[in-house]
Amino acid sequence: MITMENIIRDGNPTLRARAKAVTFPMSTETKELAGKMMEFLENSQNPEIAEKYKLRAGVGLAAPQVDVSLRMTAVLVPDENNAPLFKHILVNPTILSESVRMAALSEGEGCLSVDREIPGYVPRHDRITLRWYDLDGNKHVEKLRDYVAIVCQHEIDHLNGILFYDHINKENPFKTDPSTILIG
Ligand code: SB7
Ligand code: NI
Repeated sequence: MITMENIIRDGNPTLRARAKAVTFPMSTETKELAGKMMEFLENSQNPEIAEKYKLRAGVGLAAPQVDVSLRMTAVLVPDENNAPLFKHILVNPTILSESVRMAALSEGEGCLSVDREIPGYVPRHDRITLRWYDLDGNKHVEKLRDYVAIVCQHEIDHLNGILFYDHINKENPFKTDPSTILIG
């Protein structure tokens, strides 16, 4: 299983590299990695398992964060009842279109690969149309909004060597333009 020891931290060059596209058919090894990444998210959101293995809770995990420079990420966003609201392995995800309106989480963002808290708003597109492939190579296109859209943008950033704090305004971390909505 993946634990915090398998997650590389800020400073490791893999986190700043542009990850390579996954080719189909996917290898058994890469499919197994995808399964382990989703299992990590499930474990991290289960209070008993998270406590036992000292896992930080996460709603996403991108392959570069486990030092595999491939364009693949697991996303598991629960709803209010802890049922999965958005649960997918995104292979070669691409944003097809994005809203002009921006959104940021009022609590800011964190990252499993960044051990310190970095305060500030992280402006992202409030709505995106996302295309991705699943493990069998089937194409998916979905319109996403608000929290799910923000998480997917955080994950896609990892595939491009970008970390959340890159987006925070250096002079005034809580400055946003008036058209940015705050979420949460
Ligand atoms: C807040 C947290 C995440 C995404 C967007 C807002 C995910 C945190 C876990 N990860 O480091 C995944 O890359
Ligand atoms: Ni992250």
